[in-house]
Amino acid sequence: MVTKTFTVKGMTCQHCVMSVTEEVSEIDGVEKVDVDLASGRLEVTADRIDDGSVKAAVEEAGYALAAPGDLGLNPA
Ligand SMILES: [Cu+2]
Repeated sequence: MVTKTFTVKGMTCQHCVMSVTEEVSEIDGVEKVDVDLASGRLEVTADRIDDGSVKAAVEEAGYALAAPGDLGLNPA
């Protein structure tokens, strides 16, 4: 089992958190999904994690993943 952390951009309320959690939970092999609204942190625990599947699920929910190194904050 591995845990990987992503950053989701665009979430504004608990409903956003629910949507992302639901979509990511539907990915094959995913055991646990933890989303933190304030930081946009998305923690996925699964047998194996395919970044592309997580990205697609987040986009399906209507949000976007921050690029690596991008903390999800608005550009200065
Ligand atoms: Cu919302």
